[in-house]
Amino acid sequence: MKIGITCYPTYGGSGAVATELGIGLAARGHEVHFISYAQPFRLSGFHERVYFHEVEMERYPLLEHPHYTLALAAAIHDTALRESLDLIHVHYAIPHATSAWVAREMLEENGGLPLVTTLHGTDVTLVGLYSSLHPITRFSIMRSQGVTAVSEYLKEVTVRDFGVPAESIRVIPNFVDTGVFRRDRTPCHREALAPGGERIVMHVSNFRPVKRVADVIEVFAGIRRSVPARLVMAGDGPDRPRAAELAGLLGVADDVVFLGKHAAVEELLSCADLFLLTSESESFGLAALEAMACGVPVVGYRAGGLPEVVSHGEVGVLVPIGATGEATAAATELLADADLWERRSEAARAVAVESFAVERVLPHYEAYYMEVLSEGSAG
Ligand code: GMT
Repeated sequence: MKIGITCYPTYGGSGAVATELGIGLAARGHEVHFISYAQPFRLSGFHERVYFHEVEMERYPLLEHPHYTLALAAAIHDTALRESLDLIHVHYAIPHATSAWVAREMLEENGGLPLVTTLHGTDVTLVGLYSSLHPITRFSIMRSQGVTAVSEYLKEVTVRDFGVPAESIRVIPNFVDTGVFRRDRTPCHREALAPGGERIVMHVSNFRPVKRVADVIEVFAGIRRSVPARLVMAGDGPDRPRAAELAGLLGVADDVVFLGKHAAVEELLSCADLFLLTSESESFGLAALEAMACGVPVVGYRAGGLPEVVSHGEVGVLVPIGATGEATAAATELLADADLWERRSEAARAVAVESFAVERVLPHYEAYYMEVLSEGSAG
């Protein structure tokens, strides 16, 4: 198949999943064309059958407001014609599904272009709910020939809040390359991150309010009272200054490292001892899955689709949203008890390999594309 993929190229789960999907599909013999305003952050190195098309934004004084949605529609249209795409797969509904719908309308006389939209999270749980965006989000989802959601939770929310029929949404979970995300990677940066032999607690996110990074700091400060540990914060976003300030107020600033954005988180996760994810909403929790693949137990909040990934009591502990005391107690117990940690670490890796390995999940996308294409040709 010749597949177009549109995603946000910036640091974030939806762009990471879209990029890994494209790379995986190309490795299985498909031709993949990424269409976005910048090269996706995880698309480095050369991959056979993978191409990148940058969306061109024309400048003109009258076009005062950015018109990315239109420019993207034009780029999808042009790429589909030039490369004879069989299908366009967009990640994150807004505005990608809308642009792809416009492109498809433009391609009507050339046979159209089947559109698959993958819902990732805040496109449905936050941004798509804004009253100004709700109708167009719903319209764009409904006009997609195929719709996937990354968890059962996200599917339920989409049915409930957008009135999309349940039978038109397929749940295909996120996945991880367990050959890349693994514990026995070299080099491991343990000595640099924890020179005194401390346990390494880690958090990776875009530091948006939904991630409640202040809670990560609070839980870490609690852990540090009884376990020598360092906290590695990877990523960046609006709440980073607040988190740094809180680390100072709680007296743990010297043991908290803010690394900023990091394109190769597998290098960090492979030497972590505990992953903290205290989001108040999480449709899936790709960062937690990547940690699990590296044998890192997870402590977090029982939010959204996270329980579908982090099975409570098996690979870690999930507590109610905001229960920092419970999270601290669970994290401390895990770090202090070597046998318990070993069991959780092994289970985390096993769940990632058995349920979410890229080679298990990718065929579901391929099969779904075939279904969408065959329904299109029958209709
Ligand atoms: O960060 C992103 O790229 C998108 C982001 C969001 O804001 O929706 O993440 C979502 O997509 C990821 C990949 O499918 C999921 O693992 C995250 O759980 C989800 N984030 C939220 O639901 C808050």
